[in-house]
Amino acid sequence: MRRKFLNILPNSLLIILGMCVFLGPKAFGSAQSVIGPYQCYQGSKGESYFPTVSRGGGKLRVSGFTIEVRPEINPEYMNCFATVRSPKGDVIFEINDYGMDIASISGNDINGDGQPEAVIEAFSGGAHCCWTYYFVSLGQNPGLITKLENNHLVTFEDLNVDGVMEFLVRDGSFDYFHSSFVDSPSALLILRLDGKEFHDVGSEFRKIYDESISKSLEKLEAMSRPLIQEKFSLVDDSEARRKVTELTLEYLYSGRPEQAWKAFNEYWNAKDREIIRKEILEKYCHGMRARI
Ligand SMILES: [Ca+2]
Ligand SMILES: [Ca+2]
Repeated sequence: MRRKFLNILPNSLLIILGMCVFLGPKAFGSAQSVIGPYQCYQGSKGESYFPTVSRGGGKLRVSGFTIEVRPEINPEYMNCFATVRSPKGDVIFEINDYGMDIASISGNDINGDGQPEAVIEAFSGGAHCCWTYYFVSLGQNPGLITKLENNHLVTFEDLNVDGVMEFLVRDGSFDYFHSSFVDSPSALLILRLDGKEFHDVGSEFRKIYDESISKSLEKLEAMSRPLIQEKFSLVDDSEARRKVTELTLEYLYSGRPEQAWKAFNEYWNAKDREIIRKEILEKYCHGMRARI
């Protein structure tokens, strides 16, 4: 299935592609889960939190296929397995990691080929990282289609109610961007899976970004521009720095690079402007968008 976003490349996107080409050849490339019936996780072994042990597990049947997550029976390791079996019982996909979840959208057609997929969410463990989503076809040619790795959870939603799922991903490339983890600027990437390929479709959903842009502008105006420009630098006023970065990213990820750099130039101190602009571009072009 080819969709309209493959046929139309607006001027703003061509400018973005140009920016990323300039930076180098590699340019092109949530919410916490609630423990449910289809999840394997690390739980407490006794009354205290440590030591932990793999717990949970469950099976889901879709079109004759069986998707299962289960704890590994091994006292040496804390681990979970996910296995997808064909109607004949053959293993068509298997993976293990610290935690496993069968995403609730499993059984839907996720990639537009008219056949259902299983979506397995694997968690590596650790305070801030990492999740991998495995997309497994349950159709005529069953098996792994592709995977998506990121530092944050992915939310699945049919944003424009056209029957095709969009993926809302916080691009982990901007984690710790001149900040602590909790103060990292948020960069929303909206993706769609077409066959085996992910596409950045943020420019189709500008209204979603516009809500964040209004809030960012409101906050920045409330901070008073002379104050921002006076205080801005790499070493102080982290809140203002994060807000300007987010405003720039909201325009950039929604396919409006001219407005992104106009806003950036307007708010960011001239002293650091060129350095930070290059850093933003580097992460935007060589971050998650380059890995999809
Ligand atoms: Ca499909
Ligand atoms: Ca949709």
